[in-house]
Amino acid sequence: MQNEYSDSDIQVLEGLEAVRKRPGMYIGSTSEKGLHHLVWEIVDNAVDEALAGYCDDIEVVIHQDNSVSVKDDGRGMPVGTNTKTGLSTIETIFTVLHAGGKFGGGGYKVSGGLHGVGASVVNALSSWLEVRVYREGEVHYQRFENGGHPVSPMHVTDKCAQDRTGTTVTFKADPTIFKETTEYDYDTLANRLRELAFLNKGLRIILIDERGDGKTETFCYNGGIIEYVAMLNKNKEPLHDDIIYVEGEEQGISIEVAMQYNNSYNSSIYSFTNNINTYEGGTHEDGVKASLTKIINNYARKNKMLKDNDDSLTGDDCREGLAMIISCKHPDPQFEGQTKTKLGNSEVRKIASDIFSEGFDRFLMENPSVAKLIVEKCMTASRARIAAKKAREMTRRKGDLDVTNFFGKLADCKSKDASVSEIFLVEGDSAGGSAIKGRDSMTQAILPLRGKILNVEKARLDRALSNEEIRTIITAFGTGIGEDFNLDKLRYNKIIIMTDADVDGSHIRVLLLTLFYRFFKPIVEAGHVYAAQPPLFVIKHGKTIKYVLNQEELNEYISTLSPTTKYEIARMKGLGEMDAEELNETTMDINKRVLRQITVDDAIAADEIFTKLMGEEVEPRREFIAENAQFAENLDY
Ligand code: 1YM
Repeated sequence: MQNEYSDSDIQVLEGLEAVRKRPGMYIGSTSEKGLHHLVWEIVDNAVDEALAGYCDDIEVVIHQDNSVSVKDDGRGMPVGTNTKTGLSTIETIFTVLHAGGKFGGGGYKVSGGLHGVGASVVNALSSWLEVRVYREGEVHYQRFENGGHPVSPMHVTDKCAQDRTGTTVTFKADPTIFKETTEYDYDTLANRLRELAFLNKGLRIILIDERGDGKTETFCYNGGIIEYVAMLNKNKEPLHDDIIYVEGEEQGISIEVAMQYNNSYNSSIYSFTNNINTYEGGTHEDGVKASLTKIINNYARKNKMLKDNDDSLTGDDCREGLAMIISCKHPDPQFEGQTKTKLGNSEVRKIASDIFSEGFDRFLMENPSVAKLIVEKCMTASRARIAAKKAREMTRRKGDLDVTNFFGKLADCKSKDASVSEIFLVEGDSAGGSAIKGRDSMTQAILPLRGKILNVEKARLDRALSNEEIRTIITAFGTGIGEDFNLDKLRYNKIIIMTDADVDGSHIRVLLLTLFYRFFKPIVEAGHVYAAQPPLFVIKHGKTIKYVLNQEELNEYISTLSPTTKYEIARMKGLGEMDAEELNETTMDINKRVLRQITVDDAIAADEIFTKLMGEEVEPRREFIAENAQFAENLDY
C-alpha cells in the first residue's frame, strides 16, 4: 500500500483529474454515447492485439450492475516495470494519459484514431477498474478506485494454466460523471461488435448480457466484409448471386472492397478506415467510386452497349442499387471534416482507385453475364435520371407548381428569414385549417397534406416527381432535389411533421420520413426534421386545463394533485377535432409544445429499417412488426 504520494504520482493524478473535469474533451460527451465510448476504448485495445495477430477471441460481458468486462486471449499486457515512470507498465497504461501508444513497441495501431484516447481515460471516468493479465502461469492483478487511484501496486494474485495468456479489464462507469445514465444499451454494443467482427474477418467476438433474462451472441465472419454486404442485401433482391470482392495492399495501406447490386433504387455505400466508419467519406471512397464509374463506362463502350453518341453513365447511374463496403487500413490516417470522419490522406485516392480498378475490371471480364446485368441496370438508371430531369424542368416552368397555383395550398409564413421559419406538414384538411388559424403567421407555415404521399422506397425519382404531394413539398422546401439539391436554399429551419397519434398518422409519418431519408438526407442529417407531439390526454380540475403527452405523464401529474382534488381525464381525439386555439396551445406554440427531433444515429440501421418497412419484400416487414409489436401495445392510442 502506498501511504504517501510522490511527485510523479501527483502528476499522474492531476492528469486523470483533468479528464474528470472535462470528460467531453476526451470522449465527446457524458451522455449515453460517451458511456458506450468507454467500452470502445477497451475493446479497441483488444482488437489491436487481434490485428497484431495474437488474439482470436474477444469477450464483452455486461454484468448485472452495469459494470463491463472486456477479455481477450492475446499476449497479455506487459507485466514489467516502465523505466520512464518507475511504475509497472500496467499502472502506467491505466494512469498516464496517452501512454498506451508510446509504450507499444513497433507495428501500428489499426483501430484507434477517433477513439484511442486510451485506457487511462476509462480508468479516470470509472468508480472502479480491475485489470487481470494472464501470463506464464500467473494472474497479475491491479485495482483502481474513484477515478483511477490505485488501491495497491500490481501484484500476482493467483496461478493459472501455463499456456493461458490474455488480458481482462473490468470497470464500472462513474455515475457522478455519467449523470444521464450508466446503463448500457444491448443493441448499441451488439451493432458495433458485429461491425468489428465483419471488418476483421475471422475474429470472434462474444457479447454476454448478464442483466435481466440474460442474452449471448457470437459474432464471427470468416468472409469478413463479403458477409457484411450479404447482410446489407438480406432483405433486398440481389441482381447477381456472387458478391464481388477486391483486395490489395500498396505502401503499407490495405484496401478491401465488397459489393453487390440489388434491384432497389438506393445505394448503401459505407466506408471504414482502421475500423472507424468514415461517414463523411474521403479519399478511399472517392478513389473507389471514381473507378467504378470509369470501369463500367469503359466496359459498356467496349461491348457496344453504349453507342458512340450516347452520353456516359454518371456516378449516380453506376451506384443505383449498389450495396458496398470499403475498408481501408492505414498506418497513419488523417481524419478531417466536421465530425472527423473523413479520410484526408491524398495518397489513398490513387491506391484505392488502382486496386479496385484492377480487381473490378477483371471480374467484369471473367463474368460477362453479370457484367451485362450491371451495365443494363446502370443504363436504366440513366434513362430514369434523364426522365426525372425533364420532370424537374417542368416543375420549374409554368404549370402545376406555378407560384400562384402553389400558394393556394401552402399557407406560407411572412418571414423570409429561414433561420426563424418553420413549416408544419399537417395530416388532413381539417387539421390543416385549424393549424392555419392557430399558427403564428410570422414564422409558421402550414402545408396541409390531402392524399397519402407516394412510397418512394418503391419508386425512382421520376415517378416520385409525378406525385403531386411530393412536388408540393419539394417546391415549399426550396432546396430542389437530386442533382439540383442545395441545402443552403432550405426555406425553413424546422420541418415539423404533424400527424395524429394513431396508425394512419404513423403511416403518413413513416412515408414522409422515407421521402426525406431517401431524397433529402442532408436535411435529416442536419437536424431540420421534427415530429410534433400532440397530447394524448387532457386533465381538467377547477379552472385548470392540463395537457399531457402520454400515460406516464398523466400518472405523474395526477400524483401531484392533492387527494381531495376532483379531476376529469379526457382522451384527446385526432388533430382534426382540436380547434385552432387548442392546437396552438398544445402542439404549435413555441413555448409550450414538445417536439421530437428526428436524427440518424446509425445510417446502416436506418437503411435496414426503411427497407424492411417500406420495401418490396413482405416477410421482413412481417417479422419486424412481430418483433416490435410489444412496443406498439405499450403505446396508448
Ligand atoms: C481487454 C483489453 O488491452 N489487450 C492487450 C493490450 C496490450 C497488449 C496485449 C500488448 C501489446 C504489446 C506487447 C505491444 C497492450 N500493451 C500495451 C503496451 N485488452 C488489451 N493485449 N505486448 C502486449 O504493443 O507491443 C499497450 S496495450 F503499451 F504495454 F505495450
